[in-house]
Amino acid sequence: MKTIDVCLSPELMHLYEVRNRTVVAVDILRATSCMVTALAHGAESITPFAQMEECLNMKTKGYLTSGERDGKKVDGFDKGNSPFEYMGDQVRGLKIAFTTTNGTQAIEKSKGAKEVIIGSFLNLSSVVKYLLLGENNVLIVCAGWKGRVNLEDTLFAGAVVEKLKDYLGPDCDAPLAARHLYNLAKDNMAGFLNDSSHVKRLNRLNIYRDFEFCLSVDQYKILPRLENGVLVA
Ligand code: 3SL
Repeated sequence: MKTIDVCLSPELMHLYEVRNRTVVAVDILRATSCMVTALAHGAESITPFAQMEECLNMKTKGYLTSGERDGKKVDGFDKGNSPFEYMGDQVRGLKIAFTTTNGTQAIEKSKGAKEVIIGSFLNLSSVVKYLLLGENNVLIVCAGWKGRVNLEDTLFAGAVVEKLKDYLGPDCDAPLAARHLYNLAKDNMAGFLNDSSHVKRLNRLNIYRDFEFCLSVDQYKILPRLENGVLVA
């Protein structure tokens, strides 16, 4: 039986051997939700960067630059980190350079994996189907917040573990914990997350609608994957 594990923070990545695994990088609020949205709306590619300067430099190469630190759009960047900035014709056919506080850091730390795909509630079923049919053991890497664990990424991990429980065995206790949490929360995820640290942070920035959208399941069918450091649908 294939296995599934959950890395609750990128700071714990050193504990996992990823060379032979499929890694699912996830930052529900909001980086990976934005990436899925942008690629679903026709963006040609997204190049993730850990460093802001490197990302901003891509402007000179014709890229749209997207950047956020502590939830706020960074000066000089074309776009911030709201999924609503990546809909309709706003990004169609464009190459995007993207840097965020946690999401792109988690992707950076996952680069040694056999393959890296991007997960969010917006493309949950596509992720589940792909992992089910794939040959590799799985590691879900939660972006968390500055090295700390967060609830929303853990809930997503739990949703995946729950849906694959008859096919992929847990590698340790983190997938079990995530699954139990998800089962507690699944009937009212927004309510369950109301007191969570990042929801409070987003509320202070007046972006509640991003939160609601990022929790909506299966808006899109795409599955972004990292190819030579670039995310494509
Ligand atoms: O940390 C990240 O990658 C962001 O998604 C955080 S925020 O939602 O833009 O604050």
